[in-house]
Amino acid sequence: MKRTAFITGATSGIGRATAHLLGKNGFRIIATGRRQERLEELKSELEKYTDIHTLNFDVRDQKAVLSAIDSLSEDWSKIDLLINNAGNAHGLSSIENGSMEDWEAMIDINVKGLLYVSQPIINKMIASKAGHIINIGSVAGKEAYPNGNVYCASKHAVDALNSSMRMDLNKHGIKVSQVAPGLVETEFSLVRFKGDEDRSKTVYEGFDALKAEDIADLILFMATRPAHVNLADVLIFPTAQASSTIVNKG
Ligand code: NDP
Ligand code: 8X3
Repeated sequence: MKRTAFITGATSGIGRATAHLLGKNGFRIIATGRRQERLEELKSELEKYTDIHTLNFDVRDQKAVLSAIDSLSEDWSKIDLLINNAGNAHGLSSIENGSMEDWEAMIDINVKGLLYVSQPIINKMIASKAGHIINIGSVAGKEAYPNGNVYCASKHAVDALNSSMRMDLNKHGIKVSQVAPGLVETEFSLVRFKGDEDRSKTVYEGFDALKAEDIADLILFMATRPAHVNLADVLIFPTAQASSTIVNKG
């Protein structure tokens, strides 16, 4: 029987690539995001491979999150794999100049949103005595970098939650894992720089950045290990990257 994967932020980048790869490799997909047209596009692309259900909500809206999860029919309500992927950076400014609005967005989406989605799904997993949660952290959750302040803090929070969730859910037989990527070319920088395409392209110039599909590959590998194996925390870089701040651009 196919396992069901619930993927947040499936309308773009890592989440979208993961929905495709898991959907083509034996998973049923619950895909979530805010952009309805992207959800519909994903559904029509994937439904020839697997069953796919879409949910449109903003992870910041706790009521909307709960009501979307509550709306799942019996057929979709057992969730085997949760991929906490929705998130972004907003801005890149020295702390004295940062925008409160950006700071709130990052904390509300990357930290509070992850918690809002996780708790109701964790309770379903506890009831079925199995499950796997893969949190998408970042190298920014391992080492801060200049001007990264609040984004780095939000990903450090994901790193801490990943460890703590694993401890709390150990007694229930639920696996908790983190993928912590370095630079992946997605819409991430476009969002960080508020639609400035030229600026966002420069982030990935001069080296081969990771692709969303590389992260999806890793997620599929992690999600298909035998029941007794948990890849608890995997840092993944493009070869040209050695740390948050060291990238060999030739
Ligand atoms: P993208 O911008 O391509 O994708 C972000 C996804 O998150 C979109 O599907 C978006 O959907 C969703 N999302 C954003 N805000 C909200 C919200 N308020 N409510 C619901 N969904 C939301 O970026 P990536 O694929 O790169 O990012 C995915 C994850 O990977 C993030 O957690 C990011 O921090 C992390 N990461 C990215 C790296 C990179 O270099 N790209 C490196 C390390 C980690 P929609 O807009 O439709 O709501
Ligand atoms: C995304 C990677 O280095 O742009 O988390 O913060 S980085």
